[in-house]
Amino acid sequence: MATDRSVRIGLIGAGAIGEDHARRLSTVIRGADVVAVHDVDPSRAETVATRLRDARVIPDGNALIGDPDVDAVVVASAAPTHEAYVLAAIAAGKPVFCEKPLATTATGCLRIVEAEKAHGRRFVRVGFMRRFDPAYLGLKAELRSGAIGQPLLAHLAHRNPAVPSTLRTTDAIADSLVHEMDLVRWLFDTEIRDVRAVAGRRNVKAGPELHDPLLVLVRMATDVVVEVELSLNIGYGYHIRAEIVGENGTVALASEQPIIRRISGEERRPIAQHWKTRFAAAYDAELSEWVRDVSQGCVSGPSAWDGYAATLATDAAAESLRSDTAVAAFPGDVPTLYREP
Ligand code: ISE
Repeated sequence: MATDRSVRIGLIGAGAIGEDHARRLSTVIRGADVVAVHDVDPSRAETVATRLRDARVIPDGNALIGDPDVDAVVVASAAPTHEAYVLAAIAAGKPVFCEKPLATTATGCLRIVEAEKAHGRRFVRVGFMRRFDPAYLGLKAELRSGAIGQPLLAHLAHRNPAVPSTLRTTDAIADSLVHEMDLVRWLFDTEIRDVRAVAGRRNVKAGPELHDPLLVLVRMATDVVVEVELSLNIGYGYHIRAEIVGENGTVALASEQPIIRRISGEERRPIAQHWKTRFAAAYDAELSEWVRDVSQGCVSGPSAWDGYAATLATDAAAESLRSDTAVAAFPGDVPTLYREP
C-alpha cells in the first residue's frame, strides 16, 4: 500500500515491548496510528488501547490481522505465537513487523521464508533493533573503515539484571542470545559457520530451569571467532558490551552513559537498568523506518531470512549444550528474494 495518510497499525501483544511500541508509534513516530490492539490478557489490551487516540481492542489476533481498518501488523506477543501470526499476515497480504525471534525454531522461520517466496515478495521485517543502535552503527563504521585491519576476534556480553525464575535455558537462548546471532552476521557481513555453547558454574540467582551464565563461541565463515557471554541475573544493570580485535588494534562500544560522577574518592558511571531504555533510540529508528516503508509500499531491513539464520544459530547453541560439541549453523546461500539490490 502506498499512501500519504497515516499507516493504520494493528498491535498483537500488549506486554512490555508491545506497550512500548504502542507508545512510540502513537507519540514518537510520525505517520502511524495504532488502531487495534490484541493481547491474550484482555485487560492488558484495554490498558494500552485507552492510552491511544482511537484504538479498538480486538479479542482475536487473527481477526485483528484480517480487519479492513488494519493496514499493517506489529507482532509483539510471546515468541511461540510469532510464526502463526506472521504467516496469517502474509496470507492477508499485510506488511508485518515481528519482534525477535521470528519463530522459536529454525524450521518455523523457514516456513515463513517459504511463504514469502511463494508470494514472490517480502512482507516481513524482524525486530533486530541493535542494527539501529547509534553505538553499534559506530562500531560497524569503524570496522568498515579498516582502521583496525581485518577483524580476528570479538568479545560480546549480554547482561540482564534479572529474569523470571521460571525462564528456561532454551527460551533464554531463543529470545536473548538471538540478538548476538543476528549482530555478528550484520557486523561482519558474513554467515555463521558453527556454534559451541558451554555451561559453567551456575549463578545461584538463576531459576531452576535456567543455566546462567552461558559462554558461546561463534565461528564465522571468515574464521572470525566471537565469544558471547549471556548473563541473565548479573544484578548490577542491563549491560551490553562489545569489543572487536583486529590485526592492528581494537574497537569497542563505549559506555552508553554520557556522564561520570566523581564523589567521595570514587568515579561512578550510571548503567542502564532495562533494555527499553538502553535501546530506546534503536527501537524508534527501526519502527520509524518500517512505517516509512509501509507508507511507500516497500519492505527493507532485517528479513525473514535474517530471522531464520539467527534462529538456526540459537538452535545450534541449544543443541551444542545437549551434545557438548560444536554444532553447524551455516544457513546456505541467501535466496534471491533476500539478496541486497
Ligand atoms: C528481551 O526480550 C530483549 O529483546 C532484550 O533486548 C534482551 O536484552 C533481553 O534479554 C530479552 O529478554
